[in-house]
Amino acid sequence: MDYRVIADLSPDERVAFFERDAGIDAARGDAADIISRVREEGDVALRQLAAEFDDVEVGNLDVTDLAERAHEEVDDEILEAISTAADNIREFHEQQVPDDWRQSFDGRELGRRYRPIEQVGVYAPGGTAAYPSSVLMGVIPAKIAGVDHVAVATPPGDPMNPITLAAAHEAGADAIYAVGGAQAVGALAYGTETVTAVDKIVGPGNKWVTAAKAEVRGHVEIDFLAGPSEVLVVCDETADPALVASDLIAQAEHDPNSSVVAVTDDEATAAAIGEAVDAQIEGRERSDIIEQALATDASGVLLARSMSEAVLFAEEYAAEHLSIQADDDEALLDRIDSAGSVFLGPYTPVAAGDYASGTNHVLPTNGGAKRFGGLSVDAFLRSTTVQRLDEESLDGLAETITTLAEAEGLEGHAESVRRRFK
Ligand code: HSO
Ligand code: ZN
Repeated sequence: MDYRVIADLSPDERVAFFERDAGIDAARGDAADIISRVREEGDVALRQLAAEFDDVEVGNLDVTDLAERAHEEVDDEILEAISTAADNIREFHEQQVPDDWRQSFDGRELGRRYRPIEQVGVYAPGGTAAYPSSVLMGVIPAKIAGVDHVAVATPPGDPMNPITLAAAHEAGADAIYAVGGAQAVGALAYGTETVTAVDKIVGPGNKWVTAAKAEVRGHVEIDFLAGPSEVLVVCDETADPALVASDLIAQAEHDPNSSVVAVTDDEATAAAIGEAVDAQIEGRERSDIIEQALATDASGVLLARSMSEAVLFAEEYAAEHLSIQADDDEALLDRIDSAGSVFLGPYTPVAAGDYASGTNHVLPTNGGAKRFGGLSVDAFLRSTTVQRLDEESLDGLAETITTLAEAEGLEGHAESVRRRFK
């Protein structure tokens, strides 16, 4: 593939990189229809939709019982990998648990405490690629936060994907449902005869799943709207073009709408990455999807006039995954605030974070990294503030409170303070 020069991009071409459209808005109408069907007909709708969309006649919608057996039957090699990944994910996420605290500010004892959300649903994609790794990324932080009921919803199969079930078992899921797509989100949000309604739904999904999350937001909490995977590699002449190409291709194989970009200030490197991409695609099993993703307006190899221009592009792009393969990577990172997850150096492929290094792979896409971070233990906690004032500190504040209360015309508030000193 040929590289393009950033300075020569037309305004429309620039916008295509920064406003990556994963088709989520366009899917909202369909998602809303499906959710209504689930609300009206419950399990019956779930079975009909499974036949329609997944081509599966579902037996039990609740497949929790199958997980333990799947765990015993899956190859040792895979179990070992699931357990290593799970250990590393646990280790990293345990660091995120906040402590409750109280502190005295001149007689005002103030504090914060954290409690887990009670019921959570984790969506794990099936379809063209099943994602047991996403089960680990959703269930493990929820369990570390102390969530009592963590349900996994994943598309039905005949049979169910045993690796997804084994991962759910390893992660400690409390319930597993054979329900996929927008209907899974509808069922988790509103409940059916079989599916228990939850307080919060997390996890990645295709555009219908994501559109459904947008529809139920407000009735339940959601993590955020995550679109197809994306990666931005910022690299200089020290980068190995073949490695950069392999990182682009890896994320491109997720979805025809994935966005993958390399940006460099070195012309030879830009040309070499383009050639390496072309050379590597042929050998890939999912070359069809990869080619489609590379052909979107939000993908490509870009040549910047300087690393400063590359950094500005990266900041504006706010990538889900930012890989920096350059001599002074830390200095470049210092200048970039917006990225979901950052990968530094030649031995840190994005795939490491996708599976097993320990960080979470449920991350903001489509520029969301300008506004929020990826999935973490905090997502499963709610905080409460706590306070106790002593007589002296209330006395010291009384004037301030009553003045503001009266300024707002809320005399009863003022009185509730004065009364304490009568
Ligand atoms: N790159 C995806 C996560 C994933 N990769 C799952 C492989 N399996 C979104 O961060
Ligand atoms: Zn991935």
